Amino acid sequence: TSVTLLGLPTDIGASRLGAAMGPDALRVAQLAPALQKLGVAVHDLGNLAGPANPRGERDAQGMRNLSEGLAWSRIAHDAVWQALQQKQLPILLGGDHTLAIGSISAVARHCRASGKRLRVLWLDAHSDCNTPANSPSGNLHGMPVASLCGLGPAALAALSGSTPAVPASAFCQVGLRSVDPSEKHMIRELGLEVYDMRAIDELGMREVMRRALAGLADPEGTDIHLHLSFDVDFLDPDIAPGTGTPVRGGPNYREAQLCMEMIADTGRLASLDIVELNPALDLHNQTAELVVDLVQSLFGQSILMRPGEDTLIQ
Ligand code: DIR
Ligand code: MN
Ligand code: MN
Ligand code: MN
Repeated sequence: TSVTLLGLPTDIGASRLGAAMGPDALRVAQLAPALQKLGVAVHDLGNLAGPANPRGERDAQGMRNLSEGLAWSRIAHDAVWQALQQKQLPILLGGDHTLAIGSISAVARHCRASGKRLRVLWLDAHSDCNTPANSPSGNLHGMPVASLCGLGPAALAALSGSTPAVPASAFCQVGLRSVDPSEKHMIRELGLEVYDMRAIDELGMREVMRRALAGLADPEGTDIHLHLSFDVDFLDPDIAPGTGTPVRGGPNYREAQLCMEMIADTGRLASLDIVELNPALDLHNQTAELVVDLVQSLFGQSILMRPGEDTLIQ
């Protein structure tokens, strides 16, 4: 595997400042060496430049910082598209979750061009399917799923070159525990596949992930491109306090590890967003260090040797 790290330092889509420092916190936590230890080749393109956060008010359509959100989404789109063209596995280091509009638009474009089927796994405390009209905050980081499904401003929805960028049926969301009333309707309307925290309580993380990843590891699944959009607030705030909108009652350390290990086992992970890490709210960079640990599991680190593994890594 060969990955490209893309730093996208922005917090234009969030209420709280600080997610713009996410890429550097992940570098401080040694993301690149952690991957290299596992035999992954790493190209770090550094932090890409984009507009500052004007901390704007809601516009007539109901959005804050739309023009900056669009600019950052384009930057994310272009960088992810280029990495995929070069047969790299792009890892977008956010930045807030608005950026997923750009990265997933590029992945959708790539899948169309290469005849692949797209599956988007969305790990998040939130559903992020608000539209400008019904969003309680006007924050773009609460709107990427709606946007990718063709709702909201055309400029954002059309980034992939085709609207909707992704059919709602391609998404699977895991870990939800803060869903706005408008989003509850939207989840039903779009028919989103969702495993909320109650599902994890009742079924366990293993069964939830078995369902979420169904078919991916099959021989008929070789044409599937799995994109993981990992919002750090998916994790329980007790283990991951460094994020802008923490919600109690999330997956614990073992559940998060199992989740990553099961994704790794499919062998289909082809692109990744790591978003909403806010080092200004963290304690000694522990959230970034936890994320690096989890990313190692995502790229094959396991407690014992894996089936078919013949040389010991690390
Ligand atoms: C809320 C919060 N649903 C909103 N969303 C967050 O503002 O739309 N997403 N925090 O990550
Ligand atoms: Mn979230
Ligand atoms: Mn999110
Ligand atoms: Mn480790």
